[in-house]
Amino acid sequence: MPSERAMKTGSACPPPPGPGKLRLYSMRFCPYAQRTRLFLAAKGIQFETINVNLKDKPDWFLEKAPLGKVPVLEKDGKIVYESLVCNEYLDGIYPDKCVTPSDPLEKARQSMVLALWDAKVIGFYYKLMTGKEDERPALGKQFLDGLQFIEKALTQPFFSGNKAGALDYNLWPWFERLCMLKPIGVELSVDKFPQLTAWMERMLQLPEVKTCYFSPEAHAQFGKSWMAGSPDYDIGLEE
Ligand SMILES: N[C@@H](CCC(=O)N[C@@H](CS)C(=O)NCC(=O)O)C(=O)O
Repeated sequence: MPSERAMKTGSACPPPPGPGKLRLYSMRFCPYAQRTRLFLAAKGIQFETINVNLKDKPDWFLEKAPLGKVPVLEKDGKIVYESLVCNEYLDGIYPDKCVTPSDPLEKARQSMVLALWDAKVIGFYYKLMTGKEDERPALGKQFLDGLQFIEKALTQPFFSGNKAGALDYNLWPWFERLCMLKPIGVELSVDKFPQLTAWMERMLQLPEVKTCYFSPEAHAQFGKSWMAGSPDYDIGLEE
């Protein structure tokens, strides 16, 4: 089994995956790559992973990934990047257990929730992580106000209906990381977020979520190294 350790500048480019084989270029703690890992796990797709050191990217990675970001998929000499694009591609090439909605209106609804997420929530999440202490109360309020749009969008057990689907997987990685905001006083209360807190409990029970899960301690350790400017991509792995 190939090492999970992140590959950096100077490492040899791994030989291309064999015919019909799927490869994911990833970073173990990347929420965007986790979106794709959740799709892969939910659909039961076999794949191999190459983890990349994003602070010291190998040239061969930059040749494959013009944006220099993970996730990236490679199959039969073809490259696909951007998490949402990767995920739709996976449902396209492995139509079994399709998790992307086929109904155009439902698909539009899911994309609109993601647009709300991008516009009203995600920026504040990163600002809270990196912002100054005196900015945090205002940022925390903006973050939680934004999350109310997402709370209101959840009207069934899962965002995708009675079963988890594309929107659940595309949102989950940041909910798994909410633990990182707890030390700075930002938490989802059951009374203000009854739907989202119940959904988080349901998500944590799913095998695909468990497969791709990191504990709050691991996220905290990675977050600390990331904020110190020297991300430890290999936390918990053997030398
Ligand atoms: N819009 C991209 C965002 C992916 C992204 O930002 N990935 C981060 C890691 S979490 C990355 O690769 N960063 C490397 C860089 O920006 O240089 C997607 O949805 O895939």
